[in-house]
Amino acid sequence: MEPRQPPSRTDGEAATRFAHLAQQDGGVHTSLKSRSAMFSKILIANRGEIAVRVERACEELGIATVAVYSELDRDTLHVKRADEAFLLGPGPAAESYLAIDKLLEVIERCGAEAVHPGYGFLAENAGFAAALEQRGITFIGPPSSAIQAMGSKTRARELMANAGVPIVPGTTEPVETIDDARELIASTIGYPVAVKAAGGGGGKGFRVALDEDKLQDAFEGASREGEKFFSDPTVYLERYLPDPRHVEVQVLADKHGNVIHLGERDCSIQRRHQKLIEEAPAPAVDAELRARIGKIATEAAAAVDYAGAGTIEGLLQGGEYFFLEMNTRVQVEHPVTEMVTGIDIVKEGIRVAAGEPLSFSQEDVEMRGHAIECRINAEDASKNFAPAPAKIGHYREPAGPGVRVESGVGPGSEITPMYDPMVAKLIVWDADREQATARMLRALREYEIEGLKTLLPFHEAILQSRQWADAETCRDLIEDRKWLRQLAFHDMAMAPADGEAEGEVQTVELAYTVEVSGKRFDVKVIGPAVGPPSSINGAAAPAAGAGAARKAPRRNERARGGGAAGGGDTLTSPMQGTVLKVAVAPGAAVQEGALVCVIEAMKMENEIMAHKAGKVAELPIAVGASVASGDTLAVITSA
Ligand code: MV4
Repeated sequence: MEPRQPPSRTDGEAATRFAHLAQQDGGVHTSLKSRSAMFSKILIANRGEIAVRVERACEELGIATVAVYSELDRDTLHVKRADEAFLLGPGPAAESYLAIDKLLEVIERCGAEAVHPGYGFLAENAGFAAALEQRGITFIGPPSSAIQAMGSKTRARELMANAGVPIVPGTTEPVETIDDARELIASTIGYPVAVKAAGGGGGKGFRVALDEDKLQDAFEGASREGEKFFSDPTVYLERYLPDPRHVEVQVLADKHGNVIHLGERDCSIQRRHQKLIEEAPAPAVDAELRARIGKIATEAAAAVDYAGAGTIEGLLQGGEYFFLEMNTRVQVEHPVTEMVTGIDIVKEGIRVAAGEPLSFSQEDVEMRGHAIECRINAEDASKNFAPAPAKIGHYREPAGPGVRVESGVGPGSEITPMYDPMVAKLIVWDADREQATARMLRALREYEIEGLKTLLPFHEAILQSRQWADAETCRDLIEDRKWLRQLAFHDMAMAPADGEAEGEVQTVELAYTVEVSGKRFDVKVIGPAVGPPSSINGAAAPAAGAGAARKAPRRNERARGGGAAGGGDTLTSPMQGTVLKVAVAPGAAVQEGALVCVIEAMKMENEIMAHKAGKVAELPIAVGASVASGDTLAVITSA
């Protein structure tokens, strides 16, 4: 990628742009790239890979960093890397990363002039941004007024419609009752309809009603989730688009009225509204469409007096683009845009927060090649993407040409169920989509993470699929339980695998390195375990332990509890939570994949499906009951 050149400072527009500097300096001629306003110390109100990402940007800009951490994060990378670090409190985010009063105290103590919120936690909390503004501390992000305007999805839709930005057809006002909704749908919107929480975003509080029969469930579900997540049960309606692509535009704005865009990203590969793979440019967007949606995005940002890095999320269907919502922060997937534009979005965000004008103009932005990002979550795709927190053993990141890893973990890191399961992002760049795909596959295979079940095998499978090659949304694969089951981890020291009856001989997989006539081969032996299971992990076990195999046996990773459903007939809880709904009755016949119950954990509703077909022989759960990870939810016996 080419280095970015600062724009010419001789044109008339730039001269006007910098007029304020001359005034502030009383007419003294200073360098236009004045460093005087740049921060000397920034507090990063976040954890994990994004905290590390911001620390790196600060180091490059010569800015000192202050980390904050919870009791669970004492030994993490983001803490070790920072120049100073302060304990906030216990693990729960409400007592640490979300504790505004504690953060304000630390800010005062450490003397940081600015706060970078990263994403999640307080990044889109208008109250936090306003509290900093009041204290004369710079919030590295937009003004609190812009966060507030975009935070209410109905208000955002109204503002955008008034600014001439196309929105998904539907209401711009809250819909108070189901009867009101029924009427509006009959008169204007039609079915299928999307019911969304006004306080929502990112798919939280989003339900679809295919017909009138499903409206009540959708309406109440969206409202309930809105209340739980955002303390706001208000919902609105949108026409449900049957098969759109999720296309979002990265914008950057400075405090001098300049708003530019860095092109788009396609984030259509999602599961339960969690993005899994993102790419730039979007396969379905050409130069003409890019210019059109870029204009829509910059106009949307300008309409709320935006400053900093932001994203306009939208749906693309048949060449039509509709505004969905604005994310008023740096996003998880920002690196794919950095890779194709060569622009450091995080550094640019810090510079504009310090009052510097954007260091380039729209004409300077060029997209080159293709970038893909895979989110490496501690989840088991073969078990309905169950969270799989554990301690990482051996760990080695991929490297080489065009490969970038953004992670907050290393060997020995503990992944706690308390926070986001995303432990790293793997990003690659190459000249085009096909070559970037080959490079990603190479990097995925190079990634060694022991002791932790991650989405590495899932990504490897998706990127080899015909659907990915054809740039489809891959929704069919992500929802195909059979397809996902082939990604099962072959556990070595665990209970019998799914489908095996208790008492049956346990199958194990062992990796050996052999030399045949001087040529080295890695072989896998899959068969019945010999001797007690404990010996499998013992010192005598070939290759399973330290360093015996040339390549780490990635598919042999041992689970350390959590996440996995039990073997045989027993369906165990993959998480700690509260039973919200029991969908089967004792004695009932169930199909594999049928809903057994819903468990609420960290405010998310998790649907637990039958791991096999059979009869519900035991059902030791009830609505409202607490369950721990590993507790029996149901016993399903074969007919
Ligand atoms: C939609 C939609 C269809 N119609 N809204 C919202 C949050 C984001 N995670 C995806 N969202 C969607 N909103 C209307 N009116 C479909 C989705 C959607 C989606 C869109 C493009 C690509 C993949 C998707 C996966 C799930 C949901």
